[in-house]
Amino acid sequence: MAPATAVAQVQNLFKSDLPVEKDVALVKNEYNTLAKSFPTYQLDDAFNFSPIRESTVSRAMTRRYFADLDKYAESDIVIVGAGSAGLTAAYYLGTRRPDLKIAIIEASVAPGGGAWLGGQLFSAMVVRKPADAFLREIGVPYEDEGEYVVIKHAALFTSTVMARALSLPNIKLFNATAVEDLIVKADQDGNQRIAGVVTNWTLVSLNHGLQSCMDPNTINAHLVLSATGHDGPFGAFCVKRAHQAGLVPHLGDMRPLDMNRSENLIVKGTREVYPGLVVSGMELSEIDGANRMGPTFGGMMFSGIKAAQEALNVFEE
Ligand code: 48N
Repeated sequence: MAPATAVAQVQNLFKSDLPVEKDVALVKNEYNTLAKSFPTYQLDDAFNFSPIRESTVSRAMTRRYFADLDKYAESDIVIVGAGSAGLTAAYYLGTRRPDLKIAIIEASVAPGGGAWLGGQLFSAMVVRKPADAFLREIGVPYEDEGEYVVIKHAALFTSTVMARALSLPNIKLFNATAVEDLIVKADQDGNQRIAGVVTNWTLVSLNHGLQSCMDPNTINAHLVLSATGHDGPFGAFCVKRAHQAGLVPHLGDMRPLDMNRSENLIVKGTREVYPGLVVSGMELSEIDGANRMGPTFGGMMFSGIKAAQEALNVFEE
């Protein structure tokens, strides 16, 4: 039996949060049959890993990394930011358009942005309906509380949507890598559009003041989908850079919290803010001056999906 199926079976056996020993007593026979399907790991004194040479490990990593850099140097879509909006957009694009090459650029070593915890470092994640439909699509269990659902740990959502997206063959995540500028190009009519991103190792981007000329790398793309959030050292990066370069007229500055208004505003306002630049998630609040919503994440998921739909509209033009 495939391990994933076995895990699902165990989850199914332990339906409630009752103490495991009580469940096992209740379902001992069934569980024993199931337990026989798990592989055995004989980790006694006779155990040894297969031998390997250090350079083999280095080549296994570097060969693939640099092949990916070469492959994604020309991407169809670049997603900037792997938080809840960016990862949802990546999953949606990757599953609906498996023919597109999608690069995700994430400044942190750990993707996920603000969605590893629900709010004020509490574990549970609240998602207002109808965004529970997306949780069912990607297979995240939740408790149904009527108007909203609760995921027992935000990391369960983030790790699941990340795993689903990163397992797709047309998606590559470049984490610990920052977008530190945008690429602009004039089309045949002389109209400018965003046509890719300028990148560097995040640690380099954060330390340009220490060395001169730590020049960047580039990725050309037909479209950039930015979901860089409103927090952290690079929050709202692309809209701030576009405003600084005179590409967008003004920044609105995120407004105080209004949960009911903000999630609808963020989803409905998700759009192409400049030719070739679609903005999603909390970064949008920085351009539109939308209210923040606080610790509820359905708006991020649906803004990510809306951004992917907007990107596909542009892409199919
Ligand atoms: O999680 P975030 O910050 O952004 P979103 O929009 O996906 O989700 C926002 C959400 O977590 C909230 O803020 C909740 C709903 N709270 C609202 C409120 O009222 O407080 O993810 C953005 C990601 C992060 O992982 C950053 O590291 C990354 O984008 N990032 C970048 N990656 C590469 N290059 C950059 N220039 C860059 N800037 C940010």
